[in-house]
Amino acid sequence: MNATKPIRAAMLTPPGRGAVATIVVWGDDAVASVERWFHPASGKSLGQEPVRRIVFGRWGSPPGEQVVVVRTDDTTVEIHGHGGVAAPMAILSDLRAIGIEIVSGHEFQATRISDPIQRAAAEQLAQAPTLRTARILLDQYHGALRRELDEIERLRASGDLQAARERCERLLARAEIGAHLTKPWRVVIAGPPNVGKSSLINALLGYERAIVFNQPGTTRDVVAALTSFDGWPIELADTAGLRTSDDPLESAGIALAEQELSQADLIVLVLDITQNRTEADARLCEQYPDALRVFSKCDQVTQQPALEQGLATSAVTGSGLPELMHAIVARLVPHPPQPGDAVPFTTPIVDQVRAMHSQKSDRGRFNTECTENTEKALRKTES
Ligand SMILES: Nc1nc2c(ncn2[C@@H]2O[C@H](COP(=O)(O)OP(=O)(O)OP(=O)(O)O)[C@@H](O)[C@H]2O)c(=O)[nH]1
Ligand SMILES: [Mg+2]
Repeated sequence: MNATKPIRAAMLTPPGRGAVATIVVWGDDAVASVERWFHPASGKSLGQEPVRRIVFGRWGSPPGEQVVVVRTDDTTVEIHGHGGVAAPMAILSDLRAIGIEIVSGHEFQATRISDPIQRAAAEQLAQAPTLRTARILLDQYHGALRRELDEIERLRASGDLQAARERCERLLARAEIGAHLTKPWRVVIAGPPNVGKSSLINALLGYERAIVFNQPGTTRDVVAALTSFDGWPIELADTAGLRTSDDPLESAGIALAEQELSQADLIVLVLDITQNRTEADARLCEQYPDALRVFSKCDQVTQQPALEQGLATSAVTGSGLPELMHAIVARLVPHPPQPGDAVPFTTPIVDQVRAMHSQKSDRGRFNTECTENTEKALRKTES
């Protein structure tokens, strides 16, 4: 008698909010096991349906949760149900109750995809926050990065180290993009008190996230919100106005703001066009020379500032906001990858490309080490 493989189930969609959650069940008796809970509307057994036929039905005793189920091969079934936390957890708990082992999505991918780079791309793809980042990860899933790394290996093996180094450089130039395909860029809005930082963040987000008030010192905590500009995921953070203050609460807010600024991918420094420039403004500009400089409240003046001084914006009329979004993107992603370009999207891969670039690694070392490190990093993310 043949030994049957244990039946396992895993959630493929990331935890948290989402319209649809996907659970996969695989193993020799996967179809029969799913049928213990799944009642197809057609009344026809799942095993009789052709592979890849989408079957609508209910899960569990009446009235039952509405789900669609697909048999993707003879031993694998996907269950697509309502997203969120409670609904998929209930299905997993029902599966566990009939002896199915619940494992991570990574374990399922490991049974299907042998290349760790492709596997990492599949896993990040499930977490891609925008279509643009999903497209880039899909290119890596389809082998863009693997082909590039193989080509670098080939060049190194043939002794053409210069060409290999140039290709490494091209990859490393995209490392920042690769690091922000699932993790947003952090853009911090800073400036003196009452210049309109909170108004600006609300206008950029399109909703009232931060409190706006006509007195300086309104914002104390760091207020952050997720958005995307031109398909790039961005976390915008509003901060307390920067000034010397005797108020301990405000000073604590300013200390938090400074900490936030030290970790920002980009600082947007806001100055009020209706006010005369002060020494404090000049000090801020000196302190953050790389910041993107923006003038606020430009609806209040007739003469707009020269472009080289800063971008003219108004949170009230919305003027200058598209230009500001464009400027933020241009600073964060000056050279966006083209379709099909290789993008190194995990830290271990970037580290290995760096090592190859500095020619510290020996020939042939890349593939094994990269594989091991990628596996290690993935295990770390999971735990
Ligand atoms: N006319 C005009 N008023 C603005 C604009 N932006 C902000 N304001 C006003 O400026 C005042 C301060 O705005 P906030 O957005 O709270 O300023 P802030 O920089 O966040 O202030 P703090 O949190 O105290 O540092 C409010 O009265 C806003 O209505 C603008 O573009 N045009
Ligand atoms: Mg504020």
